[in-house]
Amino acid sequence: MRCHDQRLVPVLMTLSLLFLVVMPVWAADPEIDRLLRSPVGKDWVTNGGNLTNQRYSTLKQIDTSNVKNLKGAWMIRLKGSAYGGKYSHEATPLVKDGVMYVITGNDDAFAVNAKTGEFLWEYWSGIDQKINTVCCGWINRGVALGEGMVFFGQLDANVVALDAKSVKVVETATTEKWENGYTITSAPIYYDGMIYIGMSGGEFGVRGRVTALDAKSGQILWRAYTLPAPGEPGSETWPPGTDHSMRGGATVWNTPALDPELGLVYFATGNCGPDYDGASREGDNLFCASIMAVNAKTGAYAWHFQEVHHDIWDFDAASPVVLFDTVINGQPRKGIAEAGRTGWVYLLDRTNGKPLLGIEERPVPQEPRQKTAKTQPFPVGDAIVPQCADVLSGYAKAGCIFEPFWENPVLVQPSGIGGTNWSPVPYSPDTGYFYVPGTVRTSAFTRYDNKFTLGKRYTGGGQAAPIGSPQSGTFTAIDSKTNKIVWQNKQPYRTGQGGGSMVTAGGLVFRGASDGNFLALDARTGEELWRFQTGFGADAPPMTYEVDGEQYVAIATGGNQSVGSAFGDAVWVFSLNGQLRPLWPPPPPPTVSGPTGPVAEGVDTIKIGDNNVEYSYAPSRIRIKAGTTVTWTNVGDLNHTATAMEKREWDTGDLASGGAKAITFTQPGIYYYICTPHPWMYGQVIVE
Ligand SMILES: [Cu+2]
Repeated sequence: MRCHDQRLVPVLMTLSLLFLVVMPVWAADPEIDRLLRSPVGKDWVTNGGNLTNQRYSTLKQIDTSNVKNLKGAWMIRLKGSAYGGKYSHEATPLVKDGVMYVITGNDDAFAVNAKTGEFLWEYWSGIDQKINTVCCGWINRGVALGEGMVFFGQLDANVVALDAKSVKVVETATTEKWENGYTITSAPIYYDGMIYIGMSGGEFGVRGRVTALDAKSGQILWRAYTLPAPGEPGSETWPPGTDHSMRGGATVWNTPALDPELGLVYFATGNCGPDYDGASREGDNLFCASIMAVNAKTGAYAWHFQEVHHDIWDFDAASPVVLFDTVINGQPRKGIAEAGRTGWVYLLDRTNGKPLLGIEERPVPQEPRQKTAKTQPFPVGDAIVPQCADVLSGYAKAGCIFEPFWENPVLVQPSGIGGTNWSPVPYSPDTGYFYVPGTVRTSAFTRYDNKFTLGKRYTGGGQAAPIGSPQSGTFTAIDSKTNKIVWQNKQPYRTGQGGGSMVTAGGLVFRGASDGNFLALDARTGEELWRFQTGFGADAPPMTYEVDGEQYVAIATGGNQSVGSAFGDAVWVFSLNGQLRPLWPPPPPPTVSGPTGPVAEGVDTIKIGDNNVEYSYAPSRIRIKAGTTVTWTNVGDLNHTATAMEKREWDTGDLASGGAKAITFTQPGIYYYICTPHPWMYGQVIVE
């Protein structure tokens, strides 16, 4: 166990004569560090391509003229890993020196020959299937490479290092306890001997942070908390004399970026906790829903920009930050961008966190009981999704972005499941455009009382899309010089929560879709140039690489449970010399909210999480006679509920795996319900 800085001492002593020669290139892994600092070419060695998270590759063998000839070069199934409705595949494969590294939602990792798809090694995590503090699907967003190791976080909050050649576990670092609500879903970055990784768990009353570890020893070097302890800078934005901030969320769901010249690590933070209840946390609540910069060596605060003050809408900044260089009014500027769930892209100067183009504080509607912030930031430019909800019958109020609510449901668009969620935003230096995925979805928000208990959900309310309300998506090119829409493709399915993308010097944007299609678009115009049916929900971000002079494009297609796309365990790789043809289309995800499937007549027992579909009621719709007692039994792995929508007139309460609860329906009517922790699970009881 040694700390990063101490490592320099023996090196400097023994190599003192060589100091001036060695020092500028001395690093634990100079080759990886060089690749991380360079434009992406043959290899793709970190989740976002390189330290900028631009997901831009200089490869251009495949271009707008020949992409129509692209076919499958190889496809493999990851041996049933994470195959099922509990999991989502959100990881970008990495490739170095002809070897591909890919990880699944069960934290199982695989190395395969990137040219042939032949398995080289496999790591089965054996992770506890009863971990019940995962908020939104079993996910691992990717691995990092360095010093001959493969690094990743697990849902049990451990960080694991494998030997890249032999799969041997080199080290396991315990960063927290999942029992206390802490999990890891984000991909780490490696740079200069250190691992940087964000912690998830914003729905469980945790204190968000990015942790830096020594890559060789696994020793924790620092934790950069995203919430101030009482008395620390930022604590003045929480109620004085309380410790609310210590369980206020602001978790980090995605991969940081790093600027080696400025010596800063950048990341975005999630919602405030409790999510929907602002009553107990008067103030702006720093550093929830923010973009932050900290010193890469020490974790010391550098700057922040808060996208949403006093968040009560689950408006995480969940998509990875993107570093880019630009020229504004003739001046070269170092930029950073983040696409929020608000539907806006936030463009800042990454040296100081100040807006690049202007972000205006404007007055917003108020709800004194929620202690709403007086103003919110409105960026110059266009939003990528509509920002007002349509009026729907049965709802007293429909509002635009930042519309507050209390105990009666209020419709708001974008919702906390709208705009850009975890999906990354590629940036092309050729076009100067960001490619921004978006979800169009309205939620009915409600607030209720919620006491904090360690390791239990702590959200203080809920949001669910009204029964029958439409949901769709957008895929938008945003000009980095104006923050305005250049082109926009409407999508039939929600896009910001799946449908990852990347962009190349061949003038192509590659984009997965929840209906299983993998698409290539003209990066300048958005015109679709190619599509290929992969047979599984194509919701993970793609990447590209080169082996033996041939360019390949890869995407893992394993579906996404929160979008409702078809699950799977495949990795598809494409090239101009490929021979494989498309598969049959899988069932598409829903485009309307609510329970689906036939109405089961006279059935009074409902299984939750049955048949490998964790987030479901089976049957989801039943018809019974008044006076019937209905029993819900949880046969899945995770905790679920059956809770009357919005007003919670009836509720099974938390059902652990194996738990059951009976409820008697005496009055005729149509009763809709959801699972409180997973509000995209719907059920219906028709009582006659
Ligand atoms: Cu559930």
